[in-house]
Amino acid sequence: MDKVSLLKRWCCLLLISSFSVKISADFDDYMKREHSLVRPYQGSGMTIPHWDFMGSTIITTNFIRLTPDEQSQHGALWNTEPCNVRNWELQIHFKVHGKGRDLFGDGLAIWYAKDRMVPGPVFGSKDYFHGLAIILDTYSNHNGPHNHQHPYISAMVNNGSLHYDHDRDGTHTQLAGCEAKFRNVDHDTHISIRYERDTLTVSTDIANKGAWKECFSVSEIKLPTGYHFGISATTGDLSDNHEILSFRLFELDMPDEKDNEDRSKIIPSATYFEPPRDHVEDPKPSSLSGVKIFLLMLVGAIALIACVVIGIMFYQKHQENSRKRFY
Ligand SMILES: [Ca+2]
Repeated sequence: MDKVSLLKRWCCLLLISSFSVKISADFDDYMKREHSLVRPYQGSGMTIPHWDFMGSTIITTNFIRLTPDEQSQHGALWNTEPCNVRNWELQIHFKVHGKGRDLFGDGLAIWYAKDRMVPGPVFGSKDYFHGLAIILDTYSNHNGPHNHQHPYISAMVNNGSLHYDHDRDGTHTQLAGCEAKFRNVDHDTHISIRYERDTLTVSTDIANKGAWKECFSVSEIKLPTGYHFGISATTGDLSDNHEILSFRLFELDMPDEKDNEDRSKIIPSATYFEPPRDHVEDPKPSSLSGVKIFLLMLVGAIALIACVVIGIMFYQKHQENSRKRFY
């Protein structure tokens, strides 16, 4: 090989290597490692760098299982680092599967919340939370007529004042939702949660097409920086394996956005809520006491007043008639 062609080859190699370094460096900048979880999960011993886990959660080489396919289990995984990224996209590779063909549950919730590692009734985590919950509900608790099937994905934003109502499958507090058949499938299932310029967009890749399909998008959602990412799952009378294969957080580059705004003090809020769905009231003995007794007393009082008024009118008419007869 002559000197010129050797030089050409060297230049070419140098160019290729610097280009690939550039690509991988950009990718690393894009994915926030401190908020992500990819294989191999474990650090030294039983710890996972940047993550805490609790309840029935177990870590294997290939996946993290939040609950096994057994009754009354709950597990959670929480990021230890508060998130100071303003615009982000979270991509989770998950798997929900179990023996049940028709009966299974309960589901899982993906969190961007103020309090972490607090067990509770909302798919393994605390109710009256501050922040965002994306709920993957596999079991329909709803007694009334449903206008959607399960599994169902929905979003809830809470400032600490709202209760997640399992009896209504959270329909009274949900911002939006979509049906998603992600359970017991042979292929990979992914969910993407994108929070960009106060718009929340949830998409799924569950049809083995390698492409995102939008589930819903809601604008004017305010979330502060400094909250924690997490994921939790529960089983009750019914069960499923709830597993996570990867959790990747990407920072979205917004070159035109002013960076000086302090978003750490924002109270979570959403401008638009989905109108509550039709439902039939469940018979609840507790609700009889207050309101119903008051209404019964009110009806009784009105009936009594009506009787008295009619009685007086009847009496006056009678008197009038007797006077007429008298004269
Ligand atoms: Ca449910």
